[in-house]
Amino acid sequence: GQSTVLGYPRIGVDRELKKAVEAYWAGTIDVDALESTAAGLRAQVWRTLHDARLDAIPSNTFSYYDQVLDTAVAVGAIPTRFARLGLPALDTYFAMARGVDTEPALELTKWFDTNYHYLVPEIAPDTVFTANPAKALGEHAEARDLGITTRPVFIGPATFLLLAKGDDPFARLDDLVDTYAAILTALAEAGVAWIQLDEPAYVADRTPAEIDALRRAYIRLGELTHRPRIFVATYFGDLGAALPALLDTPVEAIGLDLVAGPGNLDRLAAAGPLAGRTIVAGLVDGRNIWRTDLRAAIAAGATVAGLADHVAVATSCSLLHVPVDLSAETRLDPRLAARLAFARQKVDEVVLLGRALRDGTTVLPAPLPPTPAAWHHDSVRGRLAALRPADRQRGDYPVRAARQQDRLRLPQLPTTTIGSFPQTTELRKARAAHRAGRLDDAGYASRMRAEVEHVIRLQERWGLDVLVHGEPERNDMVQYFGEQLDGFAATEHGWVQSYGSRCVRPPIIYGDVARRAPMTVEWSTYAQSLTSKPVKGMLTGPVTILAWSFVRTDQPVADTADQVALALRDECRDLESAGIRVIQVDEPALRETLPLRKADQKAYLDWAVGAFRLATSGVADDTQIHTHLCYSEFGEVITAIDALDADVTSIEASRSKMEILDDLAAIGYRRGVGPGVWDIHSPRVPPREEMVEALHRAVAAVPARRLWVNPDCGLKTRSYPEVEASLRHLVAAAAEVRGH
Ligand code: THG
Ligand code: ZN
Repeated sequence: GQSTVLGYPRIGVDRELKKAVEAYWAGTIDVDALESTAAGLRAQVWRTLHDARLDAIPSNTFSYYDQVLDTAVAVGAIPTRFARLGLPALDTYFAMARGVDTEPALELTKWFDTNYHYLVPEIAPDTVFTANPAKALGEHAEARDLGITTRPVFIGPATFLLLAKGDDPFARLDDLVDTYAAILTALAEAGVAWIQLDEPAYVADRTPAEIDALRRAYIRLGELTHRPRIFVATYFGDLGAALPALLDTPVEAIGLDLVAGPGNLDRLAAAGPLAGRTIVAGLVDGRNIWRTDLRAAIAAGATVAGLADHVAVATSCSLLHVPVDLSAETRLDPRLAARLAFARQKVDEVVLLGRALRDGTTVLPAPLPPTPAAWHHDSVRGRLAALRPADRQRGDYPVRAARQQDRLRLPQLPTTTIGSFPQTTELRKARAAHRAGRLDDAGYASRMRAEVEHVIRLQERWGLDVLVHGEPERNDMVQYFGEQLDGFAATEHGWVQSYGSRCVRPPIIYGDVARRAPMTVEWSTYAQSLTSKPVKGMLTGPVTILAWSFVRTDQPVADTADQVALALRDECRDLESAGIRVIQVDEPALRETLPLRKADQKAYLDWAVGAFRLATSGVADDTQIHTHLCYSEFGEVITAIDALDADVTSIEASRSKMEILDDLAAIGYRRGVGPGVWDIHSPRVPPREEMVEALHRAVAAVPARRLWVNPDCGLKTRSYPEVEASLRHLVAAAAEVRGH
């Protein structure tokens, strides 16, 4: 079989792209310098793939910000509000990505069930699609000049519209397909032999009409007389009924994710004749960092080969979702490193699998030895085995609520923040100096304690009711816990793009999870010692820790979640014993990892809710548990939010105008809720009257005695002037509505 990858990381092994793009935004480099860095990174990727002897190499997978935005530009879907700014092309592009003073950016949202975020195209009834293949043509020519033939990649037309917002964007499919036809023709004229169109939206539940539209779109593109051969890539799950629909079309190749969508094999077997068609078998996991079980992959590849004329081997999805190169890691336990494959190593696996399927004589590396005994914790496994339903159950809410109020004596409409305070340049510098050994442990701790004291004093001065310590000691809300738990490994260079220039470094869960020592108690108790007001303990929940880590695949993810939950349960108890009366356990990723197909959602929500409850139900009735949810629309998981049984839920709501409260009211939610009244993702300081109005709307949906007043999310990315002004408005707004 031939070998290929669906995409490759574009940030560079040392995040060179992030640095160049941010320097361009800051005005410290010009457009030529930015473009030359970008061209260097593209050349590096193509040479890497070429030297690895990958048969088919993608292009147009580079992006200055996001591949969905690139496709929007390629089809001319630039909203008028940006086009009329009259900026040069690249600055129009960045204006869409980041907004300008007068125009908010396109909305940013989760890319399927990953931690990548894309920009949501805005399609208006009067959007005129026009073919703009310049970027794809340019990259194809650049690679050709290096002697490398590539296959340009775009988001496919059906997925593009299904991801877009506007007044029924999908109704514009015929128009859009005409524009894709023009792009295909232009590419063919430039000598492009193959193109890849990504249609991952079809691994989610789709209506028969949407599937039929997919069929019609690819029949239309397939019937073009002058076009490249078409590879339709799907990933992140089972293609289901959309597979026979694609097989009804003349497209030459269809990609199936055989890692996240094992059901694809049965579908393929049931599909009937595949003559003349290439099936691109996604056998190497593009989303996790474990080495592939090559023997199992060859067996699956052979099954596909028995069904189709031509089989190609590929990654299950773009390698965008894994770090660039394992060989950059120097501090990993060699026994762990031996089990890992990052993007660069996965390319080698794909090449090897392609060869093995072609000639059958390839010598495979020896299978891995069993995992070291030291990675197993019998005590954790014993605790897991002994869990009973009562371990996930707190006392009755009304009783809890009364005891908590006796102890906390909070006013009506209590005010609080979500946890983090601004991460100032000085804080970042102190953390970097500590990491580099230029600031010793004692110096670092005293710097952080000074920051905690500062943040407590500010909150007292501004009149907040439940305080936070501000989290100056934390880098990332998952990385921080990963560094302190057994069973987790941190990487040095394992950056993965999250959105635009922003990256995260997910920890790797490789063994049984156990807490070596309390993780947050010192910080929280220090903060509490400075004030008589309650200080919230701050933890990241088990579902989010898993969602933002690379997880083991040798045991059910539900078991790993429960192991993390047990560590957090112990942390909650220690916080409680140390006098912390309110503990917030954040689950911003609860919605993110919701399975794409309805049929799989209940099982996920069962273990996810179960793990959260395991983490939080070890405390007494009079300890108040909060949770915080953000980054998503939560309508779909509203009953799961109720089932978390947190005493108070703070939730992103300011942009959706408090609609979430109606959703909660509709299902009979009766515990505390703090709908965000300040959109912290924007630098704008909301006036007091606006928050008062939001609170009046909230009080109409939720009795005042259950309502909390807080921002949408943590304040890490905001500046102090914005925070002071906004929090003063927030406290004043609560006081005003209380007085009514
Ligand atoms: N942590 C993790 N995943 C996340 C978030 C997070 N996914 C969803 C959301 N939050 C994504 N948002 C961000 C916001 C900021 C940054 C990354 C993801 C960010 N990263 C720094 C950068 O790229 O410069 C690097 C941070 C670091 O030094 O560790 O600013 O909060 N896991
Ligand atoms: Zn948040």
